[in-house]
Amino acid sequence: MPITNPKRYTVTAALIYANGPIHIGHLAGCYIPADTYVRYLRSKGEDVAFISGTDEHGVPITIRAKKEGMTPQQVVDKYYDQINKSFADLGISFDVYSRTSKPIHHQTSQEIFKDLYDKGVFVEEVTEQYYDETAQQFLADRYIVGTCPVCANPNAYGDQCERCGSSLSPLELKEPRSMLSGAKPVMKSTKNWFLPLDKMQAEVQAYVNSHPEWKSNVAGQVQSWLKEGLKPRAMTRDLDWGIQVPLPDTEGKVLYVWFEAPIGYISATKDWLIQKNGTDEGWEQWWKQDDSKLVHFIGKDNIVFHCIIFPATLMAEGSFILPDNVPANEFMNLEGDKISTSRNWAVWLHEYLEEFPGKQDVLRYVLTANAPETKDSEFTWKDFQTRNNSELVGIYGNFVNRAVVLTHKFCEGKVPALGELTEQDQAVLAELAAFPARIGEAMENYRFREALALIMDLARLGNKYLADTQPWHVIKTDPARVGTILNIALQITASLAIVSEPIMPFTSEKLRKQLGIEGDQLKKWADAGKRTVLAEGHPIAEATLLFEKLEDSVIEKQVQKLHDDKRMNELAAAAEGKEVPEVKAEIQYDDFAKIDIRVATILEAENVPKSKKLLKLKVDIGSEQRTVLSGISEHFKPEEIVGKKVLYLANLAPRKMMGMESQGMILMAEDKDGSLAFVQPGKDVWNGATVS
Ligand code: B3M
Ligand code: ZN
Repeated sequence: MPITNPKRYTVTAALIYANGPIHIGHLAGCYIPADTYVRYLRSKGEDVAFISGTDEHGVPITIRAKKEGMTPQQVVDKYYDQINKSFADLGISFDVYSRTSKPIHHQTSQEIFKDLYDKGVFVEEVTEQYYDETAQQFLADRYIVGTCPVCANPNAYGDQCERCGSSLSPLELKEPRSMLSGAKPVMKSTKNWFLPLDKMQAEVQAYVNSHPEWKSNVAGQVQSWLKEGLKPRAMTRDLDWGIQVPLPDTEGKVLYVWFEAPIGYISATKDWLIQKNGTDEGWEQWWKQDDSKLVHFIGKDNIVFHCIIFPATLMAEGSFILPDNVPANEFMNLEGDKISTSRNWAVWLHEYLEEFPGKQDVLRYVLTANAPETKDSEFTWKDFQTRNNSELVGIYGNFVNRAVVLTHKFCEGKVPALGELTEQDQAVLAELAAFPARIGEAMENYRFREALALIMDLARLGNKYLADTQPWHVIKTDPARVGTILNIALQITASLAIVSEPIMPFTSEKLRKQLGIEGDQLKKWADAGKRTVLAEGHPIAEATLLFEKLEDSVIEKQVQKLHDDKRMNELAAAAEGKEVPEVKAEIQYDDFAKIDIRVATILEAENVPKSKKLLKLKVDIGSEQRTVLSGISEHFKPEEIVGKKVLYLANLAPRKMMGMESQGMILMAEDKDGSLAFVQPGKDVWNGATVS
């Protein structure tokens, strides 16, 4: 059962690997719901620690380092800074954003490891592990790839198949190969320390069963693991990047990243207190007191680690509270395809923030409205535009703007008096009063989509009320009545500012500014729904627009960019493995002497109608002008190449293409990435010069 009426909340968001930038999938899966939940709790006056940071160990870091030609340390430094900044700019309100490379974390995780070791929890075992003889390294986790035994994905990792989600051990992979050298690995024996999850099955099962309230996607995954039967899992690895195993004679061995990374939440809590108070005193209350509620926000690929392995570690240690809930989301897809860092199919947060300045809340809104809470969902730029234009501008922004503008027009910019109430007023005020509890209930139960839908319903209520009461007509006959209407409309806007703050903090702040309820006037959740948030006579600032329409061109540009980025990535990937072709079979000088290559100038170039590849060129070859059809239109625009000096194969037999005759051929060099370059003489040689 979930803990009721906790005294404080320890809320964590996954410690993402510092090996790449943040994309919308991360945001929708974990960080926006986590931030929303925490902001809601703070608005309710709860005591919260919002903990996160980067995971800086493990094979994903070292693989990235190899790829970028950097040291692992350089990689984590680079991405820590970038990730930390982009989260801050999106308004993710962590109390601390720590790093697992900090000494406090090395110390904390070594202590816990040593404690379990001393208690005799681990099973010490010499096993045969895959070893890459070329690289002289053991191949843990993601250093080894092969075919998934469950779904036959040929690129499954040694620890997990990303296609079917199965958790694997390297020995289960079929046709294993090393990520380092591509070589077939050999077996070599090594000693490691295992957490005997098999022996802990009953205890873990009882813990999981005590939380029937967990989301069904989370419970489903966890139960299927338990049904399969838990297996011992090594908590150490033979690697040179990570946290040294705190035992004698363990050179070259580090703690398993999934052992220490969740402990990073504990270390980050200490780091927070040290930064704030100069000492970590008091950290235990967040981790060891039964009246603290521990909630982990993560994406679905991290479920087993947070629901089974980390709780089992904490149980074995014995003095910690266990996660009360792990509200993992499913995945968000993008424009009909899976988001993929390696294929560069993603909307990157740092780029979004640069290209849409001041529009953080539009992204927060869209990713919440469409969050993959119960099943995978999809982000499209078209949907982004529609939600912005018809929901944020059309409903929320429109209502607020009308209420504020009319107050200036009819009531001198001050909150008018609430006069006698009609039945309709009473009904609207009653509805208003009920909203905060309904929204709060959804937030508390991690149903943020529903919370947002209710917030928009509140804005709709405001719009409908103004449309029904028509203050712009009534003003001619009954100004006092208009005062009452606008008072009620303004109370709705004030409540909107409060209840939308967890999801749209920037908009809420702008709106509070207009309504004069920022600073020491700041209203919190308990004020929402009341008819007295804004006192009679309270001055309202001039209306400013909360949202603006997005034109088609803006959206089209983003879609184009997505495809361009992917294409660039493909070219780079194709270039990566490409080798210089072998030299062709030998010929005699006479064979070469038959070939007549000349210097020529391109005089004219035009596209060939209905052809994707061909350009029609007119070239000056000194003695005459020739027409050539050249298959280069995907590489060059006609106007780019007019006037170029080129090499021209003059005695090639003419060929008919697309009903036209092509004479000779322009010589081109193909670059590694498939792009083409003209071959040109080193000086401005006259047309017709022979090449030999
Ligand atoms: N670093 C996986 C990830 O970045 C892992 C999460 C750790 S949470 C303690 O997706
Ligand atoms: Zn699989």
